[in-house]
Amino acid sequence: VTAELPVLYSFRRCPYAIRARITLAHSAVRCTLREVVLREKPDDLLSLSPKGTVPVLLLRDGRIIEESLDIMLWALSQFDPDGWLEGEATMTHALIEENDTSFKQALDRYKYHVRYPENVPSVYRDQAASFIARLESLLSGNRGQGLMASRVTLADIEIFPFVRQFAGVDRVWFDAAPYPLLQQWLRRFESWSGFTRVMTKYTPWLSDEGPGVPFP
Ligand SMILES: N[C@@H](CCC(=O)N[C@@H](CS)C(=O)NCC(=O)O)C(=O)O
Repeated sequence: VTAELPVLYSFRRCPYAIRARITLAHSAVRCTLREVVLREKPDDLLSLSPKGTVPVLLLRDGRIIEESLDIMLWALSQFDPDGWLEGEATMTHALIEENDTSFKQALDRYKYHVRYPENVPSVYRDQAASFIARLESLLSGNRGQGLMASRVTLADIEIFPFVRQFAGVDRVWFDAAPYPLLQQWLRRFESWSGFTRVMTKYTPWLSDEGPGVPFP
């Protein structure tokens, strides 16, 4: 049975894999999940997708989706029960683009500041915080409910795993920073079952270990 399902190569803590898993589960797409150990990527994954990042989704017709955003869009094209795709696409795309490029880069330097000793961590935090301030102001236009509308849409799901990482570097600092709407927004997502149900511990998959585990 599992061989007939799409196969998702994933890594539990990866923010890109998290947003893909949330969306697949939300769209009620059943898959076989293979938890990848990034230091020991299975040959099966590398032969499907030589760039070697997760998530990767292998569809039953043999198509391979190698970008988390494309996995999300594919899942929502199957079933979009809460209209996450509805709304202003151009602005959503620009915001997602900024999240995935400049914000992600500043976030990595802040989170892994030991590897970037040219500056003290607060320099990287300040670089990342300009995007954070922008998210706060977007939320304030929508009564705190969502970035692009007064409800959750694609942009929120796409971006919150990265804000979670940013907050996690120094939670005391984040919780005291002047972003009250973003703090509430993050807390709502952190306790949301749509998130917690995709964060269970997954046993690493090794090529000879059978098909993987059913997801969700
Ligand atoms: N643009 C890709 C980025 C995915 C990505 O960078 N994933 C990280 C894990 S969070 C990864 O697989 N890195 C490869 C490695 O660490 O070897 C996407 O959106 O799917």
